Amino acid sequence: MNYETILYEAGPGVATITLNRPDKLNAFNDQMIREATDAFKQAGRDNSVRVIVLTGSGRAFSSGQDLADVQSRGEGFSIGEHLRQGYHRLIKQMVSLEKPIIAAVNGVAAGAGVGVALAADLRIVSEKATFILAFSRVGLVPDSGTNWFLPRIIGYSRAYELAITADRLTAQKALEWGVVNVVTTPETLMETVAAWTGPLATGPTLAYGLAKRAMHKSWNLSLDEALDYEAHLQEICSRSHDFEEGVNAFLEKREAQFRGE
Ligand code: LHQ
Repeated sequence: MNYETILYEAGPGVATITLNRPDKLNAFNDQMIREATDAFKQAGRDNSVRVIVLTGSGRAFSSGQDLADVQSRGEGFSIGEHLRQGYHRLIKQMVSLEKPIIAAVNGVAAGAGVGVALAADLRIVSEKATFILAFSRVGLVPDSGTNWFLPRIIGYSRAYELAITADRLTAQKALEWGVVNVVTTPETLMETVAAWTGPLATGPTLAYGLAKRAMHKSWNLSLDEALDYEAHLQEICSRSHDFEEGVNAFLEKREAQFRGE
């Protein structure tokens, strides 16, 4: 697929997806949702890609749904179908992709932009980043997975407060509340991200991917079921190249040379 609303760059071990509608603060139109979904799919299929970075061009990460686009659709437009056919595919693609995804949040994330940032596994953000559950400003409920991710990260009361006030959550507060992993200066954002992607791109990707699967699946499991599922995944990992290499490297007191498989 040729992309027009995003940039896709696959370097050694790392794919970077850049939301690229800066004049609209990277608001999502149908094409951008489709292209971002496709780019994650491509990064998942490419064995040379072992970590994915999602960021925005210009001063924003994403201002969420393109509201001008919604308005232009007229009365017959079904937001429910738009979500099902668009954002839901994107969010599920991100969560089911068994490689770490880092959201490098360079500026404001609003509405569905928050949902997409939360669907990433780690958030490394600029001091200028803010998160706004702008949905209620336009008379909507949070969507794009926000109701699922956010209370799990910060608890119900804080999440509900952000939903009904649509107040800006600053980068610093987001760090205190565990929404983001790292806050850095705007100038050093991508450098900081690179300091994370370097080791992740040479790490045991299979184990990283299955840890992601185990943690997501655990929300719906009893302790007995979760323990059982861990044992199943550990069987898979224990037959991998990287397990053998990891143990050998430890015993031989050298750096492991993981292949991600
Ligand atoms: C925009 C947008 C935008 C279009 C900035 N759309 N142009 C899902 C499914 C279906 C339907 C509905 O919703 C959803 C989920 C959602 O995402 S609902 C929430 C949608 N997002 C919002 O309500 C946020 C709207 N944007 C804002 O509140 C502000 O732009 C923020 C706070 C993000 C940034 O404010 P400023 O830094 O002051 O920038 P700005 O407002 O001046 O925006 C710059 C330009 O970007 C401006 O265009 P212009 O031609 O005047 O320069 C905006 O119109 C445009 N833009 N967000 N979502």
